[in-house]
Amino acid sequence: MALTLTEKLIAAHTDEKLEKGKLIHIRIDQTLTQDATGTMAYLEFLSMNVDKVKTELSVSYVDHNTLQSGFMNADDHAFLQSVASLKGVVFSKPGNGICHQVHLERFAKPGKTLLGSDSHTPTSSGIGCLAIGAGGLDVACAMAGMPFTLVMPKVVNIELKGKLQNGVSAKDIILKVLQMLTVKGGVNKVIEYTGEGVKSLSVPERATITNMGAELGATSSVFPSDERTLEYLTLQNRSEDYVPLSADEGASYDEYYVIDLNTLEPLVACPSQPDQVRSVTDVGPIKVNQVLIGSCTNSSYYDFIKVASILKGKKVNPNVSLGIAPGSKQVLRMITKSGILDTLLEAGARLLESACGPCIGMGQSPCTNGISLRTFNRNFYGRSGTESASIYLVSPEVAAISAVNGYLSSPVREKLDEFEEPREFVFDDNLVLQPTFDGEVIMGPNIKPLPHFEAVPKEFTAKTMIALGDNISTDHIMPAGAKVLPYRSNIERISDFCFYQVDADFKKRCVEYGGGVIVANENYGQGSSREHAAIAPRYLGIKMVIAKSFARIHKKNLINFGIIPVEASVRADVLDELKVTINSSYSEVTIENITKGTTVVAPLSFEQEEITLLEKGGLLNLAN
Ligand code: MIC
Ligand code: SF4
Repeated sequence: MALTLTEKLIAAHTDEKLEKGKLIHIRIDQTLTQDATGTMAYLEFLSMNVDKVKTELSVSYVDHNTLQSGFMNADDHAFLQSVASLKGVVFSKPGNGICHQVHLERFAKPGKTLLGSDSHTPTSSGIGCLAIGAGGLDVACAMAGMPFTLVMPKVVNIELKGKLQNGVSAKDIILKVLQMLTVKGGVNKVIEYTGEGVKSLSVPERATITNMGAELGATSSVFPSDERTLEYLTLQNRSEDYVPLSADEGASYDEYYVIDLNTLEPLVACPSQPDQVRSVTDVGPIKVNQVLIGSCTNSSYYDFIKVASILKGKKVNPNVSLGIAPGSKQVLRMITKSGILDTLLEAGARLLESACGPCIGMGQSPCTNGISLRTFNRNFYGRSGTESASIYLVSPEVAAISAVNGYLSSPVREKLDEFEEPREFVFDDNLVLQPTFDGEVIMGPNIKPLPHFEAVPKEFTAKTMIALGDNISTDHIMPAGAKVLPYRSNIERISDFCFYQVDADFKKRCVEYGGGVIVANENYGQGSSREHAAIAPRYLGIKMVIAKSFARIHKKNLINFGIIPVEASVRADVLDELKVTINSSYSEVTIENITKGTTVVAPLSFEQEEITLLEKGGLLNLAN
């Protein structure tokens, strides 16, 4: 039978039958963690008492919490470095770059599976591997040698026809896909790109597209491994990692779309969802205060070639602050060597660290009511650190010309080939530490033990702690940013911030009533992989989340920590009293809203292993 590339990659990592919609278990070759999710992942891994990681390669990156105001971030880094060395994990020091950019450059291999405790792990799928984002506990289990459980995805084919026109970018392709499929259109699907247009895209451009597949809620997004892949691996001095890979001729897909690159125009995702996509000309010349170029979506050398071509000989508008954050030390060194950095500085850019930085609200928050254009992937409410700011997501080309003009502008008439594509890459890897398998774990005072959770009973009466609408992101549930991120290894402390930008009384209510139930609508928990968005609510006594639908990673995180995710449409207001009864086979739930006098009976579609997890109170109780 002719197979899609996705099916081939999955089939090569399991002995099970590929049955769409059913749980499947795949072997994981590589893992990655980053510091903001990594502290939990390694605490979880340590609790499993495994002598060393069982994967072919595991890498621990430090790229999120690099602000280091106070001792907490630095203590987390020291903890991560000590565990990595002891347990056989490669350690990428702060300053080496954003995990996804560095992994693509130095470690990702066509044909392999990669599981990462960050939702943008599929960036590496630009090279032809199957890279999936997951919660830290899933990654800890993979490091301990356990297979990863996922819903066997449907495969969506997007055929790229033609060639991108001047000023139109890989970012516009994924913004187009987001416009077509929306932020929930990819749940339990892998997006597979084919067609003649693929050949014209370099690996970093493909990675921009697979990176932002996370915003579709997709399990992953994959590109074939072809001559462009070989070209990139050769530049990275890794040609031996190349294997050609593509879908079989005649493979059949669950959904099929075509994008004509010849007619694609520059696009922009408007506040405050990545799928609020319109054309740049449609949105018009809105005045901007800030422009930021970087993040794991658009911070490659190829991106900076375009930006520098536009900025050469021009000046950043006096009313705009232009920040640039090269995605890795490699990119930084290359733009330094090629003179691109000087061009950018001469134009008036501010150089930021090679890290996540403003993408996760670590600095560079816009001014009150500020308009910020960013080459990033998320523009959720409050994420920038300024609640009144409006964040627009754009390509590097749109960002650059808008920084010059001071208003949102189209780059289609700009000259973009002032700087050449690279003939070789710079790499020294001197911020990459190999494990020594000795030493001891260093734990600063802010790193607290993991909380223990009991199973939620099948019958309980509890109050509604919060009632929410569609597309609630993990940034709403458990915000990040400079104030909160230092507590990622301290659940008690971080729980103070649970939902605090949405409803400042959430925690107070949970403490008063001993927790209860969260009620929401479609696509609950979209966005990041942070398991804190499950652990903190569980710590506050949340037993169940009732929503019309869930985002993939978050649903798994809820089950992993013993919160029951129920797909049902229930109307409830805050403090309504709910009586919940799950039947003995876990196939049906009855939810009685005692306050309103209504009852909903909904089917439950858990597989046996999920029921076992819920009955144990979570994966950690089962794994230990
Ligand atoms: C994000 O982009 O939201 C993050 C920060 O990278 C998260 C991980 C985290 O919250 O630590 C993600 O995408 O998974
Ligand atoms: Fe870092 Fe932003 Fe990428 Fe998340 S989306 S990994 S915060 S750069």
